[in-house]
Amino acid sequence: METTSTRFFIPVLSIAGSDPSGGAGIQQDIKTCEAHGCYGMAAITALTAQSPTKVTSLYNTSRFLEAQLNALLDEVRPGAVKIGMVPDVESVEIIANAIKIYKLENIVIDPVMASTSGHILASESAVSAMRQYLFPLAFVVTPNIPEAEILIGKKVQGIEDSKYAAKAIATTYGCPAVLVKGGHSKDMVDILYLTDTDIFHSFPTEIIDTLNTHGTGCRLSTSIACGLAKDLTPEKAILSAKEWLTEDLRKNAFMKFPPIQ
Ligand code: PXL
Repeated sequence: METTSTRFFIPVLSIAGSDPSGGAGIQQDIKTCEAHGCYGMAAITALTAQSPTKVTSLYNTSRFLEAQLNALLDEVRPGAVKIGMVPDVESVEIIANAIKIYKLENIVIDPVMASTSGHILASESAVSAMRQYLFPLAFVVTPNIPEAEILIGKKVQGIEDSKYAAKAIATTYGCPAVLVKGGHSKDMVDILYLTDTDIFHSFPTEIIDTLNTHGTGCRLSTSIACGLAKDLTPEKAILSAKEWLTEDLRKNAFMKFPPIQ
């Protein structure tokens, strides 16, 4: 006779925008969770209308965010939470409240400000509310260089500037770990600053000639969240996320959609 034994999912929640093209946002986050053997869940902050190459419009769904979070979190405790596109101040407040009420842990914030194609995805007031109310609740924050420049109000050029930015963001907002991603620089090095040890870690990034860079920030932050949900340390979660992403980008470098007939 066959016996069945109960096993638990490791649920990982993405609070982010929808990207119908599947390259970024919650669609990509759920795929990333599944690739890591975690159970992907999503609460949607905004709808975007976009193709693989450009965003054409946004529809803010913040009025429905609290209901999504309450319905889910009343019954499920995620092992980690990734926060991506947060379009307005109201959504920031709802997310910050949910983190406190439900005592959510392993919060990874990807401070999304604009799409790769340059479309603004979060208002200036949302970004400033995010810094004030969400960053202090984060475990890991993952700005790219243009985002880090906005966060510290200074140019970031080279590894020493990335170190300065990572530490400045961590100390200003009380974040345990800040990863400044170097993909937009010539050095291609990601810098992690860890507050408890006051130590920097460098993660070299391999340059991959690929057609598919849309959504790499979403994938990296969600992959880090999956690592934290599996009890990895931030350094190990980041290392394993970077290895996974590099390999996946390499494997699918020249994949593209078939042409429309
Ligand atoms: O890659 C940033 C990003 C995040 N979230 C959503 C997006 C994008 C970029 O287009 O659409 C929903």
